[in-house]
Amino acid sequence: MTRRSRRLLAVCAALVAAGVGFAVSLRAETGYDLWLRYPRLIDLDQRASYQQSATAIVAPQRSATGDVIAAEIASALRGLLGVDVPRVGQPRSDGAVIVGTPSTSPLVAALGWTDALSRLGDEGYVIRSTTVGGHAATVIASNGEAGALYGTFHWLRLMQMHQPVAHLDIAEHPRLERRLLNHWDNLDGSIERGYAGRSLWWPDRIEQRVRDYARANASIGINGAVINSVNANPQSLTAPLLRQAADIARILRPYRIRVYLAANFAAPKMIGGLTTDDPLDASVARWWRAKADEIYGLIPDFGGFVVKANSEGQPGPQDYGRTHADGANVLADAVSPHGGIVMWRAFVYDADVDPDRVKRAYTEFVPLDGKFRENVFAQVKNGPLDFQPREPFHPLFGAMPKTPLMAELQITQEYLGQANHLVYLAPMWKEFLDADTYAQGAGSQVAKVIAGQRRTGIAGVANTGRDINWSGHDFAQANWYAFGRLAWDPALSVGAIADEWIRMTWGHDPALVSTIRSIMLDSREAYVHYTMPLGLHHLIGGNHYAPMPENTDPRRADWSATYYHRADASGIGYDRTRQGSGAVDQYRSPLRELWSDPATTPDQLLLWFHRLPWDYRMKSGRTLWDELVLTYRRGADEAKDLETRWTTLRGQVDEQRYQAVLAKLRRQSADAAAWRDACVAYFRTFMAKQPRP
Ligand code: GCV
Repeated sequence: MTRRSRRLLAVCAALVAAGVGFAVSLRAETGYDLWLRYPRLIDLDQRASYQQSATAIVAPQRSATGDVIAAEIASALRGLLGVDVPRVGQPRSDGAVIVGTPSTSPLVAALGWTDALSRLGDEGYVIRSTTVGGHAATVIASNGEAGALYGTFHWLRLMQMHQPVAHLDIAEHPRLERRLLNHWDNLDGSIERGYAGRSLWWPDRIEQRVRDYARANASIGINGAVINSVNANPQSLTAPLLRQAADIARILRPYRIRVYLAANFAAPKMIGGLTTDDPLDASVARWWRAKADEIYGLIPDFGGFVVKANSEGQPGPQDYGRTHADGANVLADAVSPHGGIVMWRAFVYDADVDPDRVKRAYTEFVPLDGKFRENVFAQVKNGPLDFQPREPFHPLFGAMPKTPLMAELQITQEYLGQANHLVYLAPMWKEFLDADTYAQGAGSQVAKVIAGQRRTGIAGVANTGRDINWSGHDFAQANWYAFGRLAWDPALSVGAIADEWIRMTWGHDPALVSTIRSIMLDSREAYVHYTMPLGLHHLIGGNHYAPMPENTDPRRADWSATYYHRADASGIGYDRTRQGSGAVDQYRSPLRELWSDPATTPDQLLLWFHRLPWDYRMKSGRTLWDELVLTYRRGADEAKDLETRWTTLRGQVDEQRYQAVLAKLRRQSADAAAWRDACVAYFRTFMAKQPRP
């Protein structure tokens, strides 16, 4: 062996001994650690500099959240730096990280930051490099324990992102108060529209898993979880199940996550032995009040109820000739003395209300504005149909000024390839949040509307389950991450969120980051191209996955693909102009005018709002048919290209996750080709019969 190769070997051995190097960074990973992997830093200078800023942890004693904070910092530093940093009561040298609130930490109280901290609220925080007792220190301070926890994760994220931490002066606060995950988990452990294994907590739970779920949520600022499906089993409000809910709440509490429950409106009759569920009946009101008291006795920080009523077969106040407001208010009065809220879903589409499904919720809910109790949110999906890959924003946003609206997004990819397709959803959510409602004139974006209400919140239908990687697809984790980050601050850019997630989840090499970023940022539009070109929507059957444009559901017209695309020899698309269903009139000017005219409707929503002949001349100069075919082809090509781009990363990410993602991308490109072929062949049968001049 030459001297040179001996030296090289010695260097490699030293690196491996220090826990550094390719062998370590590319160890097989299951995805369980999400974006909280804390891999050892390779750059020794950087490690040394972080070590100087993290010599000791001073976190609140006698506080469950303080313990969580101290444990997270210790495990992150063990991972990133390879050192065991002690938890101490007082900083005795430079470099302590001091975390707390004026009431949990005398050190924080002594800093005199109380006014600044109260302005940021209990969930806001400052992170400042300063001097405490004559020693250089980093202080993470908040008015509340939640803020201290969120500040801790922010500080750790800086190191995970390889940012400097020696001279910090950061102030942050969330823009929306309630940032919830809605779990559509059934009590038997199955999950409605869940693609990542069974429920994390029904019928039983692995405590460590639930704790790791809570850690992940806390790291992105999620502060509530509805733990059962909105298609609610009334049993979830019985004593044994409430005790289970209380046990879940016990695990989540240190992470500042409140438990909420979905309530079945017929519970008074179904489990309470009453003869009615009429919300205006005094015995029903009494039952809900007693039930709320019982719940708060078990879960003092219980958040409240979400209710799906008179929707898709669920019971509701209309069964008694009462309104949605009557229904919401009886529950609202029950939780109000305890500070609870009710999220009353506006996902209603009773066929008697209007022939066009997308008009029904607006038609029913707008007249109820001002009739709900103060502690009621109307929970409204981002679009007026049902979580399609692209929809115009729901016209209820900006149309109910007296009622707080909680935006509902879907993280689980029910209509977006489930856990098989890589689709980064942040661009879709951002499109929604940035959409101008014109409610108060130009500049009334959805994000501004929801953040400007007297109560604010956003909910995401969770994509978590017991699969080892939590979300089924390694990239579906990014959607969980992005939901939390956008809920915290809807102004964050989708690229910046992607960069954070990629660097914490996959690695820092610039080529790796830019390849994965490009895959993520292109993925949603690719998916739209191969499943809903030019605004066509709902071309599926019951599994909401595979193409089924011919689907005519005998149970309901509006569960059919044919109801939406309306293709025949004369053309394709749903006419929602004033000559058609008039759905455009649920939007304000200038949107209603712009979307009434195909020439001023964006191509992306063309067939959502218009029914047009096959030879309609598009802005591109092509006929509608040619544009449609081209878009399907483009989508399928783009899906293939996502796979090709991923293959350039072989050897740059761990083989286990590389292969898992590759297998999914292969399936995705095959599925995309199937979408293209099935839809083009189906629509061609009509186009070929179009009347020729
Ligand atoms: C929970 C869609 C889904 C249903 C879901 C419903 C809802 O229709 O397919 O599974 O039910 O939305 O949001 O209530």
